[in-house]
Amino acid sequence: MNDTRQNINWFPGHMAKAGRQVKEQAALCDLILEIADARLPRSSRNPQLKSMIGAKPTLLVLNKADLTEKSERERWLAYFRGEGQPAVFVAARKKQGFKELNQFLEGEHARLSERLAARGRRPRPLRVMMVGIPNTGKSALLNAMVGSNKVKTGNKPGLTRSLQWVRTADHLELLDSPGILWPKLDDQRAALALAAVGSISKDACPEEECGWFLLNWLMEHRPEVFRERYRVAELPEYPEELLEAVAKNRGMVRKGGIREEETYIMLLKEYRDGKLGKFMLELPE
Ligand SMILES: Nc1nc2c(ncn2[C@@H]2O[C@H](COP(=O)(O)OP(=O)(O)OP(=O)(O)O)[C@@H](O)[C@H]2O)c(=O)[nH]1
Ligand SMILES: [Mg+2]
Repeated sequence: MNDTRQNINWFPGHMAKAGRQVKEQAALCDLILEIADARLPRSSRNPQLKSMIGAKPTLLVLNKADLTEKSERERWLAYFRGEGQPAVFVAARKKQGFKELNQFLEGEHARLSERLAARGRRPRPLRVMMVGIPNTGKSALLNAMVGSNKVKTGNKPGLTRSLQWVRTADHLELLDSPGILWPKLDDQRAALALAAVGSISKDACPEEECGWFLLNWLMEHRPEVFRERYRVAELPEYPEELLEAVAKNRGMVRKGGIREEETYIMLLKEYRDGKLGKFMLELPE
């Protein structure tokens, strides 16, 4: 991924604008829900978030937990406890992990009510902003928390384009916001992993690049996937041969070779849909 592409596509104008709006709105909120991808608990967090939201209380919400394994989630929870960072794993689609999430919100609302009462003021709803990088499920989580489809969601990074307040029945006001990356993605490995989970668009990182990353990652960490899903009897020595075997299993061949791009697109889609199994792409150090 070269510099030109980074400048053109990682960080389009609307993200810079959204960043400024998030900063403005953060001042009016009581709590920030930082929505990250459960498969990338480190790399899917925006390092610039702190400078946008200041010292607001933040709950790290690792969404899409349905694509991960319990033992790996527990390792990360222990890690975040050690860091003093409140964190929960949820699956917005299945409403998993909502008990812990709601407990946290209720606690924050009770604290707010006490603060207001101490100043002789009437209680009001807790104002909560959902922030995070693209495609982590901010809008889906908002809808699941509200219990109806108030905001648009979709399998494409950069879907939400403006900030939108939604009020729930139980003392909450939720603010959806557009996914925001940061201008310089220096860590090449993290950038490719973000593209693999679908947080960076294919214009910024083509499928051949993040598909190649995913193929190599799987070969090293989850080689059994190729036997189980693509009937590759014996793992070849080189990833090029492995790609060929996968393509052949799916009939993605043409005269004189394989249909490479199509094979990568298929591999990425099956991975993103959880068909290759439940696993994270990174663990705590
Ligand atoms: N497997 C799984 N997929 C989910 C979950 N929550 C959301 N998704 C999917 O993730 C994709 C992105 O969801 P959105 O809610 O649009 O994500 P977003 O963070 O609002 O994205 P932007 O608005 O582009 O920043 C959609 O295809 C959702 O169906 C979940 O808990 N598990
Ligand atoms: Mg959205």
